[in-house]
Amino acid sequence: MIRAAIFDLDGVIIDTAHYHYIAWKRLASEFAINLTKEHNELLKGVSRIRSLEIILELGNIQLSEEDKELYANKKNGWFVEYIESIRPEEIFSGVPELIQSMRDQSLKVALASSSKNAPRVIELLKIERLFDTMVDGTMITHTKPDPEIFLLAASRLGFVPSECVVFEDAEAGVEAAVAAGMKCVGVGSPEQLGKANQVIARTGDFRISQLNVL
Ligand code: B16
Ligand code: MG
Repeated sequence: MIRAAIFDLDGVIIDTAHYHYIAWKRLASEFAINLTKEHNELLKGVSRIRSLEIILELGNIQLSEEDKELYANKKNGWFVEYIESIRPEEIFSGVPELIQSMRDQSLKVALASSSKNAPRVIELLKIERLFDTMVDGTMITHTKPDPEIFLLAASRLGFVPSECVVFEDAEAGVEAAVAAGMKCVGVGSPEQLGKANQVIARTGDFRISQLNVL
């Protein structure tokens, strides 16, 4: 019996991946690396430092841990600037309605985002009231595909993993949900998210009647 829903942020509620992409592309150009949208897929759901490492691997570039920290901070400065323009209209269509319908049926709802900037994004979208709890990148040691973030969200809601369903758009996130022992709805393409129990094209396509047949 599903009693709680856990939502990823980037790619499930809003396309912040676009803002991550333009900030990483700007940084990559400093290393003469042409970061493409295909490369950007590899960065979804993984931590800031891991994202930088993936980009550096593309250019066969080695940096000290100190320099990695410096460049990751530089990218984050741009990202933080870019997201200030986020407006509530950017939230994916049908998402507030889906979450509200879950709440109306007494399900508890959590946000679980690897992003350390998730609280600011949620504030800009003006949707704090939709979540019973929020877990972000500042609260965890291991990022997806490690299950830590989803297990923390479930324990904060007071449910065991088998009572939770995760909505995820990244392969690393689907793997994390499966490793946590939770049901998973993938948002995106079945080729990429094949390990999920069900894959839908857009979060707003999900119908609450599908919850207990996952
Ligand atoms: P930050 P999610 C993730 O958010 C993004 O998908 C990923 O691309 C990003 O590197 C990560 O957050 C960390 O973000 O640099 O803002 O802390 O999909 O877990 O909501
Ligand atoms: Mg995501």
